[in-house]
Amino acid sequence: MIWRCRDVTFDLTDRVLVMGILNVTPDSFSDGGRYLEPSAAIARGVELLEEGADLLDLGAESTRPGSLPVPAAEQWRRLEPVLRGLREARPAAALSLDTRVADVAERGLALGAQVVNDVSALGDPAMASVVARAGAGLVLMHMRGTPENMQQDTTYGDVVAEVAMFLQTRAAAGRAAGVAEECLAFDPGIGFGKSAAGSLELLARLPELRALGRPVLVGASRKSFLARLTGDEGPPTERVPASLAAAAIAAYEGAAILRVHDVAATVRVAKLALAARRARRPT
Ligand code: HH2
Repeated sequence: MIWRCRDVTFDLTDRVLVMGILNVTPDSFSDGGRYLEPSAAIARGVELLEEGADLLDLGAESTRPGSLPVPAAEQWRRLEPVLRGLREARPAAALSLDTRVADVAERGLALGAQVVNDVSALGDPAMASVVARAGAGLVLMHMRGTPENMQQDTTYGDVVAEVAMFLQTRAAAGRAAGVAEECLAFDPGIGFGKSAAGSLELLARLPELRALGRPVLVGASRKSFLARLTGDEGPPTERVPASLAAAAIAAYEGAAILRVHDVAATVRVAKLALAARRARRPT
């Protein structure tokens, strides 16, 4: 399966990509405040690439539960120097923009980013045409409500069926606005309006989402549902072992892209999971 992202085309038939998280924010739940200085963010981006990240996901807005939107001008103020710096330091690196705002996406694409990672799945009516014009990759993620209110109601009849239906509807809207099929990727939105059981079920039933025919991205890294299942009560770094297990399950069950904080370890996990996937008897 091909994922086309402007000048970069990933063949994901037999490959798992590791997407390194780089949050240029004061308040992200795990790395908030660490990379707000452009020089620190650029150095972290280079480090993630050296650890083996296939692409970097740059975010300037936390979307943790309860968070409020960050205005476009502020997002761009945070992102621009980091994008420019990374382009200069690592011209060949594939870069993704984690934003729900079409204006921010358009500016980032103009500086050469390859992917728009939209956790609102085209909530901004201008987003699809911005992505289509650039021929960029587009990650459509399922979220119920907004980050501010998404954990208020986490009950579903069939969480996988509801997520699949939502993703297909948003993909159709993207296609109608000119986004090429080969540019689309799907994400169940682990922790975005989900209970711990719901997030776990989405992981365990990933083949049903893979069957939709587009690469599936999974972002479970250091999220609180892991702590609810393991009993870890400390800071998000305590969730690293559980994150690696979640990455292994996701990759084994067919995820094509793993969005993670801990790149070096996940690269190894992905290799093993992919080898196990290959060794499986066809069902
Ligand atoms: N999770 C977060 C942010 N962006 N994008 C996709 N496609 N999938 C995800 O699961 C996802 C995402 C939240 O994690 P993080 O960026 O570490 O934290 P914060 O939102 O607090 O910045």
